[in-house]
Amino acid sequence: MNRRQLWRGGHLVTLQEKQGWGLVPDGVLITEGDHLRWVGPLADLPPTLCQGLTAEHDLQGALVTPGLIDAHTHLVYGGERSAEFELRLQGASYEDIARAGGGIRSTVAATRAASEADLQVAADARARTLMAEGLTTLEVKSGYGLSLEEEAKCLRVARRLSSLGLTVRTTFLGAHALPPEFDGRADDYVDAVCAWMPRLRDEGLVDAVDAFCERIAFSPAQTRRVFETARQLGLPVKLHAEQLSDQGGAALAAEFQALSCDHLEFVSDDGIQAMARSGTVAMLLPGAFYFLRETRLPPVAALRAAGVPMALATDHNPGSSPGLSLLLMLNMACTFFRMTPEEALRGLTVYAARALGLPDRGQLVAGQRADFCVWDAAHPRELAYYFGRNPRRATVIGGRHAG
Ligand code: DI6
Ligand code: FE
Repeated sequence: MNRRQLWRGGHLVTLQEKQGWGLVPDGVLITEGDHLRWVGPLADLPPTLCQGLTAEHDLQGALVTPGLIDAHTHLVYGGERSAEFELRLQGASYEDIARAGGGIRSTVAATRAASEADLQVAADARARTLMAEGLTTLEVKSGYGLSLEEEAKCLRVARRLSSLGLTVRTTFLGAHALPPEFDGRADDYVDAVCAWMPRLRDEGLVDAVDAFCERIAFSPAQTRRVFETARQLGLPVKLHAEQLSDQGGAALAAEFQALSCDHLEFVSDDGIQAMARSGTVAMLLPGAFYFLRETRLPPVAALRAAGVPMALATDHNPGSSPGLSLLLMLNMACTFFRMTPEEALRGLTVYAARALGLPDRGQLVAGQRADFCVWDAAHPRELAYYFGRNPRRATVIGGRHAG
């Protein structure tokens, strides 16, 4: 049976138009099963929709936004890297540490040494922390296993996070770093990554394919080979592009109609224009910018002027962004990147959904999924204004209370 529920008395933030909050002060949501059947002001509610209700909820004037979407995380890994944090505070750079065999490689060793069950416990706890601030959809990348078996292990752990009630999308990031057994043989490793891809896809573990295109990772030519294999398999791509240097990764990704290009501190004007033409989302990651103490800002004004949609995410990972707060990302996107509070919230909803290829969520409009958050706030800009304060009252995922 399709449960039809009425949620009244909400101050709705629909984000339904291209611009503006889309506020509906005395708003009603009608959910049917896991979808929104009707959204609008109480005064316009068609009486026929109130027939056959299975439940009614009074939101008591609370703010209601679309559920938050973290569309870029590396949530499944073993160990932690606080010692590396100390080294960086003493002056070592992220790239120095990576070149000396630390960095991602140390997390690969810890992840390989961890059992699937232990990785699950740690990943579940991280996902629950994100859910405490309104997470309803989560993307998780592999990239700390770097062998067929170990990547599959991490992707299975990620997929099982859906048992928490979330929608989970998994991204194969085999081309994250060169594992030690392939030292000096990066092209051979890229061959291996391409060979694993059909297996992982056939096991239902891959929704998209990502790569780290960087001086300390994979070249544009190697990235292109990964993307060509993904295209043959019908898998969408995304890219860690222009985080530490301009490699032309954004233009390459746009050529493959990438869902998103992520980081982008060093993206060129040509890269921005290519993204605009291909409809690729710019995924900005203030947590990594902050934690690596970067000084080069992503070119938000140029992205805005070119009409490139901007999304935000935590980039949660143990090396460059160990944060687990979506609300802090809203705040930092405004303070560091000069995004408006409205752009920032769109970045965690509408455009985060687009970066995952999920057109059925991110706004409060009829037909979309009934994923929404209820907040103790009078205006949505407050979500970006406070930091270290969590005003979430409730989350509804697919029409069901999720805490
Ligand atoms: N860019 C990042 O910021 C993370 N991965 C990537 O490709 C960092 C991953 C790590 O340091 O463990
Ligand atoms: Fe990342």
